[in-house]
Amino acid sequence: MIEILDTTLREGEQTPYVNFTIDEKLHIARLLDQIGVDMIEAGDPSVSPNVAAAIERIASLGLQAEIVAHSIASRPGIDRAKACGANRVAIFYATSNIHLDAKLHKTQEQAIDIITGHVAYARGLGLKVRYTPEDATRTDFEFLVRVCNAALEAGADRISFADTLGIMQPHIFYERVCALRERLLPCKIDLHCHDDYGLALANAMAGIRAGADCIHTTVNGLGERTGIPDLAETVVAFHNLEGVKKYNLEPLMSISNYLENVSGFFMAPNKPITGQNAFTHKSGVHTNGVLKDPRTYEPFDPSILGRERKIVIDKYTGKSAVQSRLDEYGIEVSAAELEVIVSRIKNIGDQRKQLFDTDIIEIAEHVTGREIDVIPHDISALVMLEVESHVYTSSVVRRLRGFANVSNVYEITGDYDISAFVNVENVMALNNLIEEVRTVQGVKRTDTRMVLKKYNGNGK
Ligand code: HCA
Ligand code: CU
Repeated sequence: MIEILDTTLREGEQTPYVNFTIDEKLHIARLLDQIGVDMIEAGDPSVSPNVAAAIERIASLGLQAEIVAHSIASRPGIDRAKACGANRVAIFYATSNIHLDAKLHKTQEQAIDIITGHVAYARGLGLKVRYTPEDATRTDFEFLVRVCNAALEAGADRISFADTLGIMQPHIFYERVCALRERLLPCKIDLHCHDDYGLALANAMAGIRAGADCIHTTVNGLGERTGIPDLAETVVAFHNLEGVKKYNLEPLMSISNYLENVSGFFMAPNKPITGQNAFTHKSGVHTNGVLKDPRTYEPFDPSILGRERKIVIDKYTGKSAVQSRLDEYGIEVSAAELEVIVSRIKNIGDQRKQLFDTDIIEIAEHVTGREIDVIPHDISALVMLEVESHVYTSSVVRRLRGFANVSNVYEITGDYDISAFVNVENVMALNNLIEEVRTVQGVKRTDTRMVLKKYNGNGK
């Protein structure tokens, strides 16, 4: 059975421009524990007093997960890990020639002494010890085996096989992990795979197949540079493809959304599992299939994540999808009317990036000549913005006009300087959009009014 160590709070906080408050870290740790990750790497207490305080608070929560503190090979660092109340210290010390020569200025023999000395010191304090040979995948293999076994003899019980630069490929990584498993003294093997070529999760899965025990993840794949495997992708891939049912899938979406909000680091819509488009279908062929049986184009049922499938209506759409959208609103149209509605949708779709339910209802009203009294499920909102006094309002307007979901922008008088009309799919998307608007330089505060019902005036 695999194990997961989540390191959102350590590796994840090494993401460029991302920092968490202590309260945010506590919330993240609790959600991770609900998911059931086996270990939480809560930080390196030597980074700052605030990081140390966060680890201490997390360690005192009494969570199921083992709490790991990361540390360089230094006695004061290990002392701090102990003082935080962590169950385990993860000591990292690089082993590749480039790191030993250029960064650490140590020989291989000196490195072994330093590593074993610090592992033994941590054991002496009563801590469990993981040893990480940083840059392990570029380390001479014979030396790697020697140094890991020395660390295990000194008292470590876990080795983290770190692909620090993300240079592995699944078939090579598989071979390496097999060899490592064979040559190491009894221990658990963690896999810490960076995603520089987009292969992190594939490598980690290959490594598990080869006999490793544990995968390191972060929420939303955060981390140095391009990060490490995403927690949700890892959990769901193992759940669906490998039959690993030990984790609770339910909080995966909320922890991902929470991380987007507190990190200001937004996911691409096409991100697997948690991305906005992961269960959204567009072309006529696909939507027709999905409406008949979702298994035609869905690798798994989105409801296992508490998500819903979505069908986009635009120029690619066929009759069946439009019919089903109208059905959702209880709007009845004849076969001839449906033809006209679809052709109007195709025309508009040629000119616009996105059609909303409001548009579809409006088209149906025109075509049928009947007034349709329904409230669209998707959301329109007015976002009012106050601009910092030293910033040109026009510069903020320019940025806002670049947002795909902003349809109109007005400079206005009164308490606010700008009002923007936005269309989004749901409340979550509105929330994300507002957070994004708030990051625009010069935006002092925002105030958002959701539209409940929209009427067209008589003016042109
Ligand atoms: C780093 C260290 C590390 C350590 C991984 C681990 C890596 O370079 O910041 O302790 O398992 O990628 O080598 O994150
Ligand atoms: Cu790393």
